[in-house]
Amino acid sequence: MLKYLTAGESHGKALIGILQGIPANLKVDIDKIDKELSARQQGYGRGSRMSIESDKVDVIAGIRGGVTTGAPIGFSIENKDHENWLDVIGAKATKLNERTLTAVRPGHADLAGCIKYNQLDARNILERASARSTAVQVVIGSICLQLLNELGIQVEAQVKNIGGIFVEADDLDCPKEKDIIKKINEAKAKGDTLGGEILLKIKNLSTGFGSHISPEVKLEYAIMSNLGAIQSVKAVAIGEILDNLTLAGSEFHDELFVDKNKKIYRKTNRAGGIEGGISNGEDIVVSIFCKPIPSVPMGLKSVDIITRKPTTSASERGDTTAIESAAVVAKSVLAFTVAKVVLATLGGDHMDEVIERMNKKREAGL
Ligand code: EPS
Repeated sequence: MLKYLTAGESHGKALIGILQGIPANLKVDIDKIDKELSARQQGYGRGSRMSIESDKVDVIAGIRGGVTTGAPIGFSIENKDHENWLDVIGAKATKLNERTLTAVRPGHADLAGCIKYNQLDARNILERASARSTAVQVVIGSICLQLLNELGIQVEAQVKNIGGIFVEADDLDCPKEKDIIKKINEAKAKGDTLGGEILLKIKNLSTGFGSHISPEVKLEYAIMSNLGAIQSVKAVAIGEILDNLTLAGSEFHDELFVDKNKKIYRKTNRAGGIEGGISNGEDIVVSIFCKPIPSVPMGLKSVDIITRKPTTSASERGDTTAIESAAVVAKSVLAFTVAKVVLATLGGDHMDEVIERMNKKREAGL
C-alpha cells in the first residue's frame, strides 16, 4: 500500500518524510522535485518567509542513481529560518518562554489544539499546524506524478479565483491579472488575508479505479478526504454540481451515446469523471475552496488563554494569500491520492509490471 509519514515544525531544523510503496525501477528526476518545491514557494501575496527559504529535497533513502529500489523513500527539506529560532524550537531548546503565543488566532488550530493537547503556549500547536509542512507533500506528490506520467496519466491544477476575483478562462495559467493583484495589495495594506478556489484535473486515468462496493474504496472518498485535509481547504466538490444545483436529474446526468465503432461516449462531464465511486474514463474534475489564511495581521477579537482577558489575536508573520502555492500542493496531494488508488488496483513490485497491468486495464471493457 502506498503511504507516507511526515514530521517537522515550521521553524525546526528540517521537514522530513518517508514514502513507502513506490514500485522499484521508477526513474525519479530530482530536479523536477526541486522545481515543484520552487513553484510552491511562488505566487503573489506570499510573505517574507519565502525570501528566506529556497526549498530543495535531500533524498536519504530508497532512490539509487535516480531510480527507485522499492525501499521506502526517505528525505528531508531544510528550514533555513531555523537559525533564527535556534534555542527556541528543538529538542534541547531552553528559551521556552520566548516567542510564545497566547492571544490565539480565530480560524487557526491555536485554541482547539491547546485545549486538546493541554498546552499554554500555542507555539506548540501552530508550528506543526503550519502550511510549511505542505513542502513534504509536494516532494511526495512529485514522485507520484512522475509515476503517473509513466502510466500516461496527467494531473493539472489551475487557480480559479483569489479573494472572490475570478481568473479569466484564457488567463488560467497566469492568474496575476490586474484585479487580483489590486485585491491582494489592498488586503495586505489593511493587514487582511484572502482565500480562493482551485480547479484540478486528472487526465487519462481510464475506467475502473475506485469501487462502489464500500465507502472507503470509493474514489470520491479518497479524493475528498485527502484534498480536504490540506491546510485552509474547507470544501471539495467533484464535477459541476455547485454550478448546477437547480437542475433536475433529467438535465444533470451525463447521457450516453454510441458512435459508429460501437464505442460508448458522453457529451458532457457534469459527474466529473466519477460515477458510483468508480472512474468512468472522463477527466476527473475537482474544485477545492480555501478559507482566508487565519494569521490576520490586523487582528481579530480573541481571548488570551492565560489571562482569560479579551484581546486582539496575535499577529504572526505570514502570507496575505497562498492560493497559487495551494494549487501546487493540491496537485501533489491529488497525484499521491491517484497513485495510491492505481497501485492498490494494479499491484506490482516494479514498473514493468505496473505498466503492463495498466495497459491491460486500458484495453479491457465493453
Ligand atoms: C505559515 C506562516 C508563514 C508562512 C508559512 C505558513 O511562515 P512564518 O510564520 O515563518 O512567516 O510563510 O508557510 C511556509 C513557511 C511555507 O513554506 O509555505 C503558517 O502559519 O501556516
